[in-house]
Amino acid sequence: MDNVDALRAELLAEVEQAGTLDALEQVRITALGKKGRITERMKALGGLDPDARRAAGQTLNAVKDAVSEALEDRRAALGDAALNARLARERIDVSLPARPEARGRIHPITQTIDELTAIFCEMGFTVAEGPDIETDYYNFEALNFPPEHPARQDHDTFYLQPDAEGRRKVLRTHTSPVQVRTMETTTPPIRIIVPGRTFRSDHDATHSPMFHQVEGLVIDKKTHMGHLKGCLIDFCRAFFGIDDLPVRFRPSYFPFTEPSAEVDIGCSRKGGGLTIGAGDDWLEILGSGMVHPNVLRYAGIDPAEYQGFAFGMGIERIAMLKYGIPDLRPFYDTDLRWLRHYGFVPIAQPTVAGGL
Ligand code: 2NL
Repeated sequence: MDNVDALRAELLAEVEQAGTLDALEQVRITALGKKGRITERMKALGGLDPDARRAAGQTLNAVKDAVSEALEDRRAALGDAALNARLARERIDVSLPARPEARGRIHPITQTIDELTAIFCEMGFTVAEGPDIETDYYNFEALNFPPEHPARQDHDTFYLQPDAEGRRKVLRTHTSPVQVRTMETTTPPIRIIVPGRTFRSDHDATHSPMFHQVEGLVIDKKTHMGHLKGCLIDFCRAFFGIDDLPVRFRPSYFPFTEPSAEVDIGCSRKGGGLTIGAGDDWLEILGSGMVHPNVLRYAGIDPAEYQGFAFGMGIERIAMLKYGIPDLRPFYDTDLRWLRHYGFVPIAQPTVAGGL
């Protein structure tokens, strides 16, 4: 029986030394497989006489049970170790961002257009667009600028080369031509905003030859100055995020509106800086007015049946005021450092409900 005890000790030691599930399986096969060391001994019992066979069989069974149990324990231990190693290897840090932060940024002009669009769409406006190159008719004549009127020079218009008939197209000086085109093709009610590029031959610290405007147009049967005021007061307060922002309407003149009003918002210039909100000062923010009857007539709308209001503002200007951008020129420099500083993270889409 000595060699059975030695076998037992040897097999148990092999089980303990098996470092992997595969190695453990090899140990099992050498011990308990068809030609395993315990199996062979079991087979040899047949050659013994009955008493010796019973005694040797019991001993051998005890060894077999002990080795089987040790194999089970070792298999469980190796399985746990393998699982723990895998868990450690595949551990994820759930506090990391869902995806790496995008490196691109939304330009402040795009962001501001998105914000304006969110506000006016909430009020029932839709967005209209049109060509940058326009005819004199859509840019000036249909907007009640008389021929040779000095306002045409005031606009510092870029003229293209004349065509075969001597007609010179222009780079639009405002987005109003899109409103004229919309009035021509749409039966009122009309509620549109028109953001887009505009061009004037003017270049200094506060003017760029290409800049952006948004204009708005509302036409219906009973539209009046009260609607203009309510709409623009709501807009200014939503855009600057100040519920009680003071807004004032100051008489003005545009060829395409009558009466016309410029819109100022309250601000304070104490201490050299500029703070938008209640204060003792005013800041001009947009121009507006009731659409001139001539403009309606030009576009084929009967001023006896319909009337409306329109407004316009410079996007760079309101972006600079809202976001404290001090200089106009870097807007067009494609300087990544400027864009990273003043740009916006792409996934934060502006909505009125979610905050602008
Ligand atoms: C400003 C002033 C304004 C309009 C634009 C407009 C367009 C049509 C008819 C009547 Cl089709 N008006 N647009 C009206 C008033 C003011 O813009 O300061 N823009 C930067």
